[in-house]
Amino acid sequence: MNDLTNEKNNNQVSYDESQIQVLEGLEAVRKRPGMYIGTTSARGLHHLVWEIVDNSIDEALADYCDHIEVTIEKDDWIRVSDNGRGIPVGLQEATGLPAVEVIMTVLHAGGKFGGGGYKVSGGLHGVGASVVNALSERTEVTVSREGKKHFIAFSCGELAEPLRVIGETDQTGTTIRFKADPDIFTETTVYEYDILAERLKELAYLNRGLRITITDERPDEIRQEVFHYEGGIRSYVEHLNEGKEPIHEEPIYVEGERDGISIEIALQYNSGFGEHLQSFANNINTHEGGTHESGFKTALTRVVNDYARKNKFLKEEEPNLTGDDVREGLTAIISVKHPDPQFEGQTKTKLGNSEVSTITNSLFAEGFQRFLLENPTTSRILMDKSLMAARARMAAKHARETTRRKSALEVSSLPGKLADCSSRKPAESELYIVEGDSAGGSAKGGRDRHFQAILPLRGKVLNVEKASIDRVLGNAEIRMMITALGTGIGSDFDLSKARYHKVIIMTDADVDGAHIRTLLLTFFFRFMRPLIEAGYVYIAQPPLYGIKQGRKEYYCLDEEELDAKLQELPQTPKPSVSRFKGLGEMNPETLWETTMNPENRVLLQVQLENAVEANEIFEQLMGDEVEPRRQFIEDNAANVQNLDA
Ligand code: 0RA
Repeated sequence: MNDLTNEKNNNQVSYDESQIQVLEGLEAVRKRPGMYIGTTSARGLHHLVWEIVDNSIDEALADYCDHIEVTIEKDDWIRVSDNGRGIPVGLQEATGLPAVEVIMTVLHAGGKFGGGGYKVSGGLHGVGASVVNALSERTEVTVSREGKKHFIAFSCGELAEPLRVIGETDQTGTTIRFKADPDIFTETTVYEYDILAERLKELAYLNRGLRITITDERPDEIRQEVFHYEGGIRSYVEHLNEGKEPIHEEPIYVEGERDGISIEIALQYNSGFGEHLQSFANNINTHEGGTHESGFKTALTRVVNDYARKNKFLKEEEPNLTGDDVREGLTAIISVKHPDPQFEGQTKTKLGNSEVSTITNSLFAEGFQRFLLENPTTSRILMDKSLMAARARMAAKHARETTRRKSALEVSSLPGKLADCSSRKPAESELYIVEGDSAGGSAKGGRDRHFQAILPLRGKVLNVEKASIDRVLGNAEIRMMITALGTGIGSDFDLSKARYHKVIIMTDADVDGAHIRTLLLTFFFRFMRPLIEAGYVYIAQPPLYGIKQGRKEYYCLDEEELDAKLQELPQTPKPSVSRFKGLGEMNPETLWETTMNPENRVLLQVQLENAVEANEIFEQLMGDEVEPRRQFIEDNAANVQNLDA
């Protein structure tokens, strides 16, 4: 009797516990959503989609799924369908509940079901479907499996309609529909097509053969794109080199597997001088690099040097080519899939697994060496490219040394055109980089000289994307910026030496201004990337229109704002509209009030956390093809938000 009671009690207790855990789990998510998805801003909202898509991708990685459909429905519901095995629906022994219910309601339950689970899984978004469920006002899951269609629904994470069979089917797969809870996502529950499309495209490139469809059902005219690349990351590299001039026909491709870790590398050189290396681990962009990147870089440098020596491209007395030399003009994608990836670094985007370095190094070296042996014509082109880079590097070093000697005599002089601020505290100091001397004049007249410095640039800024390093360093405007900022560039860059913690690009609100702004951003992106990463780079937004009505004056950023303001104002006295042709036309007081006064101004902070997008945009803008660049500048002349990830 005692035993029986005990047993009963035990069962009772453990059942209750698991129930309580479930409730506590998802309540915790609703109480502190930021802990689980980082933020409840637009970014957090989009994160919900990635949580769900990642599960389908995992199913594709395990080779059970080759098609994923993402749909933005009217009213911003999201629907994600895949043709994988379908989430298991059987009753789970421990809880007595259907597995799908547990997966949707228990934190971190995602991959632990179905015995062996997955070999490889996305690492960052691992919090799973239950978090999405918790943060959605309604979630519906349809599973096709074992001949039947099953349906279950939840409301704010809690079961609303228990699992039931709704029909028969000969297919398998999972469809998850959810509507983000506006009580949680108070900023917005509206999805941006481009954000979703961009990442889905990347995922399609990274998973060769996987077909991903995105459909936007919100507009009257439904929008749809299909991403499907039989070439995988080879196609990705070709895509990144669009608008550039590849110097050999096809991307070089190496793949291999060792100890359950698979590695894919595609690369193609172009005639430019930039280096575009992107690495991924389990489909996650490892912005901060890591062991896969270092293994690849070491192998690339070694193999090129070996080949160059053996084939007498390098003479005995000449020094080895450096890593930078062999990566000039390189576009490369590294993608590794690891059963247990360790993400490290400030933003958890650096692959830490030490064994990956050796494996990448030896697999890539082997494949690349074979390629060079089998393709002597391409090999010669690659050798010439690296040798040219080495020569330019030595010329640049020479140029730098001569300037250093000169500046040592001039006692670290700041550029003459810089109107510096009086403060010597970088944290409160701002540098305005403005276009042209007349705008510079207005800015100097209007500024608060205590903390605002002005550096006027003359004319067009050098397009660093198309210039060799010695030309970049020889350019007067660029040298002024480097000296004014005090940080140095490239591998010498030192953020702690920055003389200003706000670097504000202030250009005219027209197409030329947009172009100059892009050229400046390209320069920062290529040579002072940590400055952007630290959030020190901003874009000022001078108004394009002024309205005078009696004694009152209003300023509008763009035509849209102008129209809205004109609608709102009374008709008498008649408002008169003026269009500012440039910053130089604005009187200093107006420039201060609208664009420079911290109380009124709206600065856009440039963020490059999505370096892929930025790279693509820059490439599109700065590459050799004129048409996409013209188009982009027109599209975005008054809208740089696109550059902020
Ligand atoms: C757990 C186990 C199995 C599949 C899945 C989860 C699964 C989850 C999701 C989420 C979206 N799509 C999905 N597809 C599958 C394996 C079940 C089995 O062994 O058949």
